[in-house]
Amino acid sequence: MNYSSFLALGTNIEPRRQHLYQALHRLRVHDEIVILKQSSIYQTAPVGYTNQDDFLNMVIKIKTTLSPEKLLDVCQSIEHQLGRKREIRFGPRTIDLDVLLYNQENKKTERLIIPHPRMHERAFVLIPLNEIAPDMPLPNGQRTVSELVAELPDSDIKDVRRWTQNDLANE
Ligand code: PH2
Ligand code: MG
Ligand code: MG
Repeated sequence: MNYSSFLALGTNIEPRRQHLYQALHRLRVHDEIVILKQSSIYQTAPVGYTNQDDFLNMVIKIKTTLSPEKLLDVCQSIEHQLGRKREIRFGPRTIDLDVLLYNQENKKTERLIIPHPRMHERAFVLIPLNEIAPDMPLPNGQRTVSELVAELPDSDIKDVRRWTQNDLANE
């Protein structure tokens, strides 16, 4: 398993926690993917298209032998298996699996841009990522994850809060 990558998971259609766990399970049983680290789950206010329910988001670190394109294929096939329908851009989804980073590379093809082009400004990505890789520099710009988090506006930070056992009991 020579390559390391970070993936972002997001869902805002119930049962949200189950969608996350099913996606994690499918990644875990894949022959060419090992999950190395996983963040907590966060409850986050919707960004971009705001007229939709809150998301659960998390970030994981994996190692893999898959190329970035093959990894994207796996992510899209899991999205499809979990009933993802592509309707509104940035709109509600059962599961969204985004390739954030791949082996500290910069890469741009028709299907894939790495690092993920909006990750640097998204609190719902940076805050979970900061939990598992605070000192990692991002390939373009070389600023670390914790530096980027420090630059987030307070209004964005307050929209991202750690999902707790209490939330679980109230589901
Ligand atoms: N994903 C989007 C658009 N907006 N907002 C939150 N809070 N979490 C997401 O995962 C998310 C979003 C497009 O992928
Ligand atoms: Mg996506
Ligand atoms: Mg996304």
